[in-house]
Amino acid sequence: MEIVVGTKRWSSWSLRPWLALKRTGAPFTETVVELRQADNRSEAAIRAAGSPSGQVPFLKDQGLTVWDSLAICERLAERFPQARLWPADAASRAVARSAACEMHAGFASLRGECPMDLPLRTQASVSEATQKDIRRIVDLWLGLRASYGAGGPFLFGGWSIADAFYTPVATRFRSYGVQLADYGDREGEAARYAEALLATPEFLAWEAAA
Ligand SMILES: N[C@@H](CCC(=O)N[C@@H](CS)C(=O)NCC(=O)O)C(=O)O
Repeated sequence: MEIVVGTKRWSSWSLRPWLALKRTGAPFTETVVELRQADNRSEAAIRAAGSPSGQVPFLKDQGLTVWDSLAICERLAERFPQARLWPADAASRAVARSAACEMHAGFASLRGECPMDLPLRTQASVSEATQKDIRRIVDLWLGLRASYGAGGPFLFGGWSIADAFYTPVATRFRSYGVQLADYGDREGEAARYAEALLATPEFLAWEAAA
């Protein structure tokens, strides 16, 4: 199995399935394509590595190429059921998929204004639209932690693909100095969750290689 990812400092989409793949415990090789190269060289390199979409990440597995972060996570969840990449309970799983999909398809303002840049530390003043995204994320995190999080520090207690999808968000909050207390996190629960995401051995391994 091989996963092709973009520059680890920046590639938030690559980080998500890479975390899920690490969680499976399966052996894999990894190819890193350097993003942001001049003269469209990144896209050429991504295509040369075998990406159908011209983007990273993608997974090569059993003669199959699977692309797009969410599709790769779903593939891994099916291939490695013992890794429990989604919550075991069907109702919780449906909600976890909703949370992951909301991230995958949304929060465009936060993503555009505060791109993932792992070593960056700054105090940003963000637009109304990004503030709205952050408020929604805090509300989502608090609601999921309260309803499903009793069994552990993550959204559904144990770690799941939903947490993979919000790990790059936690890095953005850290990089851009976002104080979650200003966005409805009155008791610090969302901030604690963000800290838990950034303290997993899998995330720390990615960050150390960035
Ligand atoms: N929807 C895709 C988005 C993938 C994406 O936007 N990847 C970026 C890097 S994070 C990319 O490949 N950009 C091409 C480039 O920089 O040349 C996914 O979820 O995997």
